[in-house]
Amino acid sequence: MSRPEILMTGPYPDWDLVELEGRYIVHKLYEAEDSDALIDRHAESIRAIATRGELGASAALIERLPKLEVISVYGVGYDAVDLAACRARGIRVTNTPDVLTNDVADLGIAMMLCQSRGMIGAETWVKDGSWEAKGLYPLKRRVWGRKAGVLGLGRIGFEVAKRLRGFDMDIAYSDVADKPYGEGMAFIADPVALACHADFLFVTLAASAETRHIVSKDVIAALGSDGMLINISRASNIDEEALLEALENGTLGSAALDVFEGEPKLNPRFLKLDNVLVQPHHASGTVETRKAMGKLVRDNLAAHFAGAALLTPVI
Ligand code: 8YV
Repeated sequence: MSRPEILMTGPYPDWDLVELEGRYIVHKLYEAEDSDALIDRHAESIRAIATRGELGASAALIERLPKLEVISVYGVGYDAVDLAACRARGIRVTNTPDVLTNDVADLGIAMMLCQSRGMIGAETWVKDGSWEAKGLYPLKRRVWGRKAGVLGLGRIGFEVAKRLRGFDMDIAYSDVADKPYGEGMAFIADPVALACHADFLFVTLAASAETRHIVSKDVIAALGSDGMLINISRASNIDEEALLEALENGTLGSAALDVFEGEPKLNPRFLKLDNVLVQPHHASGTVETRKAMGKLVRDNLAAHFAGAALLTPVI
């Protein structure tokens, strides 16, 4: 039997590519000089898309693939996949939840510590000779014992909160409803009130049209000149223009961000700021987790083509 044909929207590590190419005829959109021509050439035979969280699959792409049956997302977030277009055609969608939760939470905590203790500047202080020439590094702010807010107590938010407990922090969270597993944390429904409570506000909710700019100008103002915003979710959850303004004029203390509008080409205003820690969307970027994510993508595709139940279906 001929191998099913799949379209890859972005690169995966070699260890995944080798496996995928062993099972499928793989068309690499990201390598095509003329992506439209590639799609036109194979539109009638592509049955699956293997995509990445930030790339997803647009309604326009889905429409051009009449034989498309399944979209497998390498990532937990499927906000960039047009689910309405998939539902209308009965196209299945899978993602990679759970396997990345702990690594994403770890990076969120690392970003808080790194930024609050000024570790990037401290390294420069040593390497550029400032320590020897100027003396002691300026004092930074403590993390332990302070107040944290977790916006979105899903799998990742829960793991962030679990880690924050180790720092004896006073933790509150916000979500659509009070969570039974939110024990020991205050439930504060309103994001502005949550930001008022918090010194460190973690954004850990799944992005959707409803959560767009949930971290609004008012939330940022409530976090205040001593507060830190940490985003390990999606850029769309934050009003980025309001964030930049607040960072520039100091009405927000600082930010630690793994995600950006238009990434990887971020707004150059971020690059001029001293009070922001920028990371290249790599919260799930460990060898162990990326191997597990790749396997889950492949297992979902294999299940689909074997007519078996999908392991981690979105729809
Ligand atoms: C990945 C992600 O970096 O899980 C997600 O939704 O955005 C990240 O884990 C990304 O999907 C890999 O391309």
